[in-house]
Amino acid sequence: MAVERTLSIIKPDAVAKNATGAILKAIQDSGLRVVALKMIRLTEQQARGFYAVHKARPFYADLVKFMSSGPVVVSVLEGEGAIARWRELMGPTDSAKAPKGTIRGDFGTDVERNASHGSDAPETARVEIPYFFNAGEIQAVVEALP
Ligand code: 3AN
Repeated sequence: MAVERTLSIIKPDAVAKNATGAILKAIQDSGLRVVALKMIRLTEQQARGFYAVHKARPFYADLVKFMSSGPVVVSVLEGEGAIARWRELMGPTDSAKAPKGTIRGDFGTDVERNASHGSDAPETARVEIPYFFNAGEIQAVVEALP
């Protein structure tokens, strides 16, 4: 399987719950590598742009408001099949239906406040990663110290 990169967002609800460390630990325990990481607060304009694909949906305005309501932790995850692996670890979109042991099941509340985001395909990751990170902010993985 190919080595992929995917964008992860720990959403404002999970950051507010002080769950950032627990979620990053789950990511690392799964074998995915964090190759870029920062905490930011999205402006409404940034949130609107990020979710532009959903702009015709009835939940768009609320989603933009929620995503810009507090800090988020954005990261780039790398590994074989990283896109599908991160989505599996997150669980289904609706936290109310997500099993315990998934990020959304353990740390989210409902379909909007669902703790985390992950790119859904390689084409999406190719757009979402540079939305937050320039090339110099993504680190090459060091497998072992010399
Ligand atoms: P996923 O993030 O699992 O790929 P999408 O792409 O269907 O899910 O939705 C993007 C984001 O929009 C979700 N993470 C969620 O926060 C929000 N969302 C999706 N459906 C709803 C809904 N019915 N009501 C409120 N927010 C929603």
